[in-house]
Amino acid sequence: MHNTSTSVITIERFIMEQERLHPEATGELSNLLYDLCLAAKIISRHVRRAGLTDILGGSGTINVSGDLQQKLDMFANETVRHSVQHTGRICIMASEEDREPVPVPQDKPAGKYVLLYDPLDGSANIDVNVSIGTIFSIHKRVTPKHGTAAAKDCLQPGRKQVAAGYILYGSSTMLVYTTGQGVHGFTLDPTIGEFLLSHPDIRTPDGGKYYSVNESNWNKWTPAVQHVVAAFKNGDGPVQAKNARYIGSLVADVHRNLISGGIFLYPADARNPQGKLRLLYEAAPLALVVEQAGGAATDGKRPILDVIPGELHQKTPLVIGSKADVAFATAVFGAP
Ligand code: P6P
Repeated sequence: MHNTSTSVITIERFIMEQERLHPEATGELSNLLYDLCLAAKIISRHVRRAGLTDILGGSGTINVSGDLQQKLDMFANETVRHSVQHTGRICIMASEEDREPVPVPQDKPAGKYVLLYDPLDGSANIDVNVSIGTIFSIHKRVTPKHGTAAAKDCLQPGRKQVAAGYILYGSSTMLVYTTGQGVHGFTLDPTIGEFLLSHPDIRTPDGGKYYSVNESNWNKWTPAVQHVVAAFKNGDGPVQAKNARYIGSLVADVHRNLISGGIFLYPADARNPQGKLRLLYEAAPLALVVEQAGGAATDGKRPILDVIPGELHQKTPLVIGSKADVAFATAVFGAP
């Protein structure tokens, strides 16, 4: 999977070469992706040093999900915002950490793109040095060009995304993204401050060796969910028994299964009847990446990318990963 060619390709060069494939491209999307790369490098530098500076721990504030906001959450949120908000590439942005979307003010340059993001997912893991991630989703605006952008620009189905991806702050920092032309992974070389192409054209195995789910929720699940998880645990018919791997950090769990094959599930349960994870800036961008890599993602009934959002912080059940595993689970969930 690793880049075997001797040439070193930076993400900037890769994006430029991808842009050349589209003569109609204006470069705005490329520049927005560069802006996100810069934000990723800055966040990575702070994540790598979080134990050494006064940036760990709670900030004392609560986000819209009711989560205690960690200082690094807030830092990541502001870093992404400052990297893109007045560059003229976007017209509105929305974050897990902010109750409302933030349109670009009338006196600032506004572009044709919409950015939705989870600045630092898995933040409960920050203080214990477990992998965390940033997730981003990019749409084109749908409101008239010269007006102020609105929530309607954010509430689009995942199928409409023009780009999506994530940054994983793991044993190394990786940026994985798609613009609909396959999925490509870049590893940050901190000695030169560049993301280098390390995983060109990622393809996820059809059936995977891992299943990832929080089994402490067993008694809150429906019998169908219990049946599916038992099948992954013990094997059942076409499904081979799998190894359990659950980090509790969405980006890390989804990335491992993307590369090695497997399925991640966060189903609805008695405590989270709509599921726990967020549609617009968690499930939908990850679903685009995984589908582009040959996998699948559903809410247990239909493709995540086809779900029409009703509100910004809408939750959804999520079943994502290797195509055969997702098909098995979705068939059981959808069975009468
Ligand atoms: P649980 C982290 O808080 C997160 O939002 C995702 O990163 C992760 O997949 C999920 O919640 C873990 O939730 O209920 O298993 O702790």
